[in-house]
Amino acid sequence: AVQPTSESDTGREPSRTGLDAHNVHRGVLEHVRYSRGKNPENATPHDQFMALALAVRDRLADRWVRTARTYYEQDVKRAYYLSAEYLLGRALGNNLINIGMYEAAEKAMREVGVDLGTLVEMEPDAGLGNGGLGRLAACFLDSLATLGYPGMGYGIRYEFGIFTQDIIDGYQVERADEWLKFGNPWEIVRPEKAVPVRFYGRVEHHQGPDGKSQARWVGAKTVIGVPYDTPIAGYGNKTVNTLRLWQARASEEFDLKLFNAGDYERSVVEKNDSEVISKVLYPNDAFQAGKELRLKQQYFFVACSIADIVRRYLKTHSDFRDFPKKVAIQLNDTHPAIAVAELMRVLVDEKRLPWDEAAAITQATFGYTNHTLLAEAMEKWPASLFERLLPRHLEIIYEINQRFLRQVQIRYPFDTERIRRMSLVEEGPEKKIRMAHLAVVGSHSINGVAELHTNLLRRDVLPEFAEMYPERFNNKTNGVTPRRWLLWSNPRLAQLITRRIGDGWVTDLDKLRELESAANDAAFRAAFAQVKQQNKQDLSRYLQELCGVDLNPRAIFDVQIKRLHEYKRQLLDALHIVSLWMKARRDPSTIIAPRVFLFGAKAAPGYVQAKLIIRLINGIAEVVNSDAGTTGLQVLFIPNYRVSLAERIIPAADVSEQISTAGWEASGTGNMKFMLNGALTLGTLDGANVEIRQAVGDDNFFLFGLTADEVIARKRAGYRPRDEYEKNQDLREALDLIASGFFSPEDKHLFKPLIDGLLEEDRYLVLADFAAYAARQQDVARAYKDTERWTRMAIHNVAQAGIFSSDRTIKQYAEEIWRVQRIPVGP
Ligand code: B1H
Repeated sequence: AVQPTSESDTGREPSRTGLDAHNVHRGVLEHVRYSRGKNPENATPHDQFMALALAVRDRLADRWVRTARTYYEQDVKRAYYLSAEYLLGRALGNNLINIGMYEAAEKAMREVGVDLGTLVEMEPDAGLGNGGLGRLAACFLDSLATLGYPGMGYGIRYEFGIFTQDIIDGYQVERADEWLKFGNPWEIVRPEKAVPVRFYGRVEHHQGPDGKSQARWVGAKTVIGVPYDTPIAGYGNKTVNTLRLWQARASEEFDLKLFNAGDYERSVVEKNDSEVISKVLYPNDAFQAGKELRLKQQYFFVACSIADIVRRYLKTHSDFRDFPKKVAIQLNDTHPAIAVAELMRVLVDEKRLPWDEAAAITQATFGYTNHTLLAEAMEKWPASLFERLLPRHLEIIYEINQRFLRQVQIRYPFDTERIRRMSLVEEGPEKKIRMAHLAVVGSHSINGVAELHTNLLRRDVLPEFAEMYPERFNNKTNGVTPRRWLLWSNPRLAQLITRRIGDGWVTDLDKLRELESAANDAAFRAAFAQVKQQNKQDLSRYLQELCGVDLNPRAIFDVQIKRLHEYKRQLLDALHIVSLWMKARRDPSTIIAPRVFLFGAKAAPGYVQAKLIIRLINGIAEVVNSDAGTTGLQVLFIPNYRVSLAERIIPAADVSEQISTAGWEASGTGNMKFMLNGALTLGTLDGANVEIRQAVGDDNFFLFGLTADEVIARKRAGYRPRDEYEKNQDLREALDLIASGFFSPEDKHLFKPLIDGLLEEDRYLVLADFAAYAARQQDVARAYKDTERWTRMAIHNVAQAGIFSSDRTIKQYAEEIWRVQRIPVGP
């Protein structure tokens, strides 16, 4: 056996990987030479980036090993987060900050004449997610490590993440995201931990040696899952947790069989078939595409992860009845819900546990987080597809369903309608498996992601489950990590805050409350306003280079950045801009304050209406910007919105647009990032906006629009959008101008589908909320004119942002769902 010789075994941080500038400098030079194979004078900026990243990874390595060993030796209960998405963004800056070597790295690079900021910019975003759901997973990893929880993320190593967005003639054009093209310095591949995963085949039932019936899944095709590990460093401690992402590889075994049969071509083609599984992230946010490959992705990473978790458990245990004492698994939406059937399969078929025991273990192990109420996002898979792809899992799901429905029947005799509604199987022309029902029945905890969302989940989406299992339902309001979303992205504000109240807020965000008194200090207010002004200037300079526009940094920066979806109502924002502009053209004095409207959004490539909205915003921008000189209005659609762009935009925002139709946005997390950076929210009573308003009070929040209940009532009463059009002249003018082809001279009817959609159905009540929105926008402009008051409001928002730290969220998951303990990693 290899003897442990690393210095970490002595309990000291090894001197080779010291965190001082001198040591980092040497580490970088070594990597330039020995990892990049170059003389320093020939190193490109990319070589320098890779060398620095590798030097940072070296400095994580000992802590990483020690963290794993600590968890193993203390045999702690671990929390496993199963997620199809991780929207990590860049890692270099975040890692430098979290392990406390940012200044050393800056100095080390300066000594070789390199600007650290330039290197940071070389790193491609890890965009393995669509939006909020994936970014939440990334914030959770940061909080788990920072709080010292034994937590691990499992997911898919997509070769292509969320697409790159170009804007060409105002239209979104997608390009493949080649984030791995130049190599990924953070990950370590572990082929020795590869896992075989089966698909297709059929099930045979035999009499087992124990006399009991035994299911055998035969004739399956095998794909190999290869794990790639990424270190997740905690802030200000020695914890380094793991994100384990699975890549699909063709199985040798399978290839050879064909190859020996002389069918080389087919063996290569089928190799391709299995390796496409981890090829690309499905780019739909809150929409189920229902593609076979997607179900394959889901089962692929779930099967690998469950096998890995069971393998780790069996290193130190043999009795599965203790499994839930050592393992908690959280399902990030229903994308990994097949894990319920997979753990049952492993326990019953492979480990030969009695069904009831396996079921009890499974339920005690899983928790399920729901992230959306949108009907079109609810995952339902055709039973026929399941039968072909995962025949044994379909049998298991039917068995779970039968036993579950029996319980329903006992509790509600003769209520056949209820049984039909609660069944895991939706009957109809095509039988479908309801993944949310599977997740609910297989979990001991079901949570929503904001108070309102959880209540609507209980009341409208899963009422009968909430009635039957009230104790399983709970709320965990989302949060964001203050390390990335303040300390890293907004260094000026972070410094100002630290000078005032110390740096304890970084790991205890409630401390921001101490800023409350600073709002009364004129000098602090001036400094705070100056930080915002400088951030706006920075962003303006950046956008000048990126887009060639000259924004007025003295204007109100009014920002809507999020996925493009009709329910998020970018159209409401756009209609209001048109209306403002028309009035300003007639009479410039109607403009209370100059304003820059910034948008950033990717539309799912197949979402036609959403793409047309992007085209409309660009059409409006072209017109409005042409006479910005007289109106003071500017509009910019920033291309390729992503995590690293959000880090630049949010610190510069004055107004945070959170204007979804009430009842539709489960939580939102961008809303929290803006608040934390001193922007004021203009929003509806939707998702976590409700809690933001509660935290800051009505005077510090620009509220408008129908409530979730009013939205339902309005529709029930027979909503007629055309009536809104008839009775509101501003609205009519704006719609008419768009309909006239004014913003699309090359095709006068281009936006007809948008106009018709609004006038004929207006599913998201854009017209119903228009007047209230426009009025509130006037209030925003007037409030902004009173700089002192505005700054007070902004400081107050920052001061109350503490509860929206993902540290708070993670503590609640750990204490109330997972029952895991914090384990310090020393020394
Ligand atoms: C959210 C999704 C989502 N909810 C399906 N649902 C996907 C659904 O690829 N798919 O199939 C991808 C994503 N994403 C978001 O989750 C909510 O809309 C936000 O309101 C919420 O803040 C976020 C995190 O909880």
